[in-house]
Amino acid sequence: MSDNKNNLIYILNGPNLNLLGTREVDIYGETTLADLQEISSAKASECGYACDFRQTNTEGELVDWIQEGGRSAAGIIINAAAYTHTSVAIHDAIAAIDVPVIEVHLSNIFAREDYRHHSFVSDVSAGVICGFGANGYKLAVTALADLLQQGS
Ligand code: CA2
Repeated sequence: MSDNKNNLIYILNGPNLNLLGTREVDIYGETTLADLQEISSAKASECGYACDFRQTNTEGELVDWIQEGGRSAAGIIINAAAYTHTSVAIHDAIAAIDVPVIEVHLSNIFAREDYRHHSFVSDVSAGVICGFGANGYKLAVTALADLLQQGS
């Protein structure tokens, strides 16, 4: 399958998610970022999509990748991590693209500290999946694939 815009999804991960599986396992589980990539790619491939899976600790790089996804991908899944709760720049980047975006979080952000209850990503996303751990990435891929099928 070729990696054209029609069958490529971006999965973008924000700061500190590279540490998954090494600490805070009580909150985020033992799954590593590499595991998440494998799980997501397998599900994407089942749904007929290729998956470009990335992580960065830098806000501006996430903004660049969202813009790039808007040009090169059929849709985007994003776990903006802590930038979810702080970044107007990420909000604006998502608002400026025409492909669907799904927000995902490993933990249930609404069952945690008050400062995690607001997301700058949610209102510019097609939907939000949180609290299901690594399975949330699979759910997000399925939801995005369904959304893309409906739209085509
Ligand atoms: O639940 C999620 O997926 C979060 O996006 C994770 C972010 C957090 O700031 C959000 O509120 C919810 C934190 C990612 C940091 O991940 C770590 C993993 C292991 C050790 C330390 C941090």
